[in-house]
Amino acid sequence: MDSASSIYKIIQQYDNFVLPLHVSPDGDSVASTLAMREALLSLGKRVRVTCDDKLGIEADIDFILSPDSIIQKETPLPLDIPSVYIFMDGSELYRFTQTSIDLNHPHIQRVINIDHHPKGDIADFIDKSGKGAWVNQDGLTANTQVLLNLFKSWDITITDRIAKLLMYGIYSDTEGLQNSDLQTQTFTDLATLTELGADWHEFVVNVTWNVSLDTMMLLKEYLSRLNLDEEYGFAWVVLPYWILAQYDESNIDFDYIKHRCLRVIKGIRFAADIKEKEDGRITVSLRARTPDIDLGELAKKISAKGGGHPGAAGAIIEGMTLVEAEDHIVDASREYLSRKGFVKNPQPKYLV
Ligand SMILES: [Mn+2]
Repeated sequence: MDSASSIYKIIQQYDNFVLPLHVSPDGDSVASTLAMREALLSLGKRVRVTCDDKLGIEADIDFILSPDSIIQKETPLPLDIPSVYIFMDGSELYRFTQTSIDLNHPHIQRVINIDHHPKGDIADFIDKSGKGAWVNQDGLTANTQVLLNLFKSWDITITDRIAKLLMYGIYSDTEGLQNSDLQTQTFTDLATLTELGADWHEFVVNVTWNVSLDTMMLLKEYLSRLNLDEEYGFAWVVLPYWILAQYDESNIDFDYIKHRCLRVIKGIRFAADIKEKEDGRITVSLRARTPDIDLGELAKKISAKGGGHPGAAGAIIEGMTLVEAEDHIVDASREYLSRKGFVKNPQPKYLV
């Protein structure tokens, strides 16, 4: 049985479903989750959407469907009633819950992983335990494209609302078709979703041309802390927690800052956004300007809790001060770029 059929069989057999967003949920995570929720509701299932983290503007899709009323925020995996857990848009368990959870828990009836990243520990657990099914189409640009394939094979009616959600995942993960992970399939799926009632320009107006004043104020802090390594060609900003603490992070569009302001700097290959969290952990978010690097590889070098795509990756650093983390990230970046031969001579073709 193929994985789409295995997942559908589980869905048919059970009544209660929990859909956890991944931490720092982005548009693809929220869109995938709300689309899957709609599909499960259409099959008469009971569905809860949880989020073990704050929900930021990156995930704001109020203009499609009011997620505030649907998502239980800052909720660890609720093990109160027996349910099937569907993990989407992430392949590692630590991406979904900040408390340690044993997937063998009796109230986790089955485990499903639907993702477009390389296979991780959730799929490994499923393989070992036989307690579920997974599909991992890591060639696709957005997880919502995996869902489009699944919904088609399950004969789910793709309403215009589901189509909008699926398109939003693509919009979010491609940053409005501006990143380097675009494939023929991205455009084919967009054509399909347009035919089903989704409108690309709605996302342009509601996502890209929609930056909060708080974001602009925080951008001043970013720009006053901007560092540029002109020899190796990368930029970075370190933001201590005391600055972020002055802002309501749910009102900040970090994507706008990272994608439209930091990584667009002439002469760089990528930009790193280094932030200190309230609990002392440090997050680093890497965004590429040029398509000749693999930031997922760099993120793994930065931390064991690191990974991602060539054009967009991230890592969590624990047990270092902010200054130590900055040194470590800058050293790792120089080492990576130098190993790839991206310094001075020969003049790289993307740097002009
Ligand atoms: Mn995604």
